[in-house]
Amino acid sequence: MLTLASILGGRDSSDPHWLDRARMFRRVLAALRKASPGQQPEPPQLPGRMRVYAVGDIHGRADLLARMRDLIAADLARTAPDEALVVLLGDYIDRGPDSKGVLESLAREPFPVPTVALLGNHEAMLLEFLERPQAGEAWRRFGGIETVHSYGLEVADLRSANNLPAVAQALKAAIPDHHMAFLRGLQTSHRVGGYFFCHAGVRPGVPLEGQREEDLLWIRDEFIGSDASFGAMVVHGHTPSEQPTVRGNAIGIDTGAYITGRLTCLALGPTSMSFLST
Ligand SMILES: [Mn+2]
Repeated sequence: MLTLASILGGRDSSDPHWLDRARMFRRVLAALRKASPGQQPEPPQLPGRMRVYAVGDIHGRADLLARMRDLIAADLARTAPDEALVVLLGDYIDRGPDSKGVLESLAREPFPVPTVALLGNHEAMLLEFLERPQAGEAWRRFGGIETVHSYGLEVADLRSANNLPAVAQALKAAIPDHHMAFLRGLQTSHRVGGYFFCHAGVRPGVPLEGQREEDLLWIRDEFIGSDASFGAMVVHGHTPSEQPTVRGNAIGIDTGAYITGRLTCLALGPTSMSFLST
């Protein structure tokens, strides 16, 4: 069993730092308790009998997206809300095997209710590569090779960062217009009731309406490590964990679907929250 004594190595009166370490450990425990969702004084609210479904990072797993679509449809049939919304948290492409299939599905609006699709850092990298081919130097290290492959193109040049303008040109020609329209229509954040949705997170100390796109798409440690109040419960993907992470100020639902096979959806009711998982 994990006890204070076992962590501190036992009480030893000859160790002058024992009390310091005990105090530090209690402070850490107190901070963890403060961050636990049970301590939230005011649970975030949604208007009326609304239901919101937030879906985490898909990363080329068209198979899991299809299963999630069915899980959400079944939940809608069971709960029959007055109003419902799906919020996709970004990172539809890269790493996994079928980015093209994911974009094809999403561009055709697979969910039976209104859907807001957010921009992830991976979609931003793809769009940048099409405009500025040298950006492929970085993108290839983030799973971009799998995306290019899914569109039926040769990947040797991208893999070795050769002839990047030609690769970008070929990819432009291979991506259908309706996929491009979907990618160009992505927004960087969305707010509903007491919730704020974005891909990566927010910068502590900056008002939600003043957040920079760079942070909304990329931030990690400064956001994950903060127990500050952000002004709304932030629902995000981007930083993977085995299980969804529910903190006092944020809920993370990137469960590494492309490698775990587990795509996670946070289902929010007016005063409730639950998870759907493939
Ligand atoms: Mn990401």
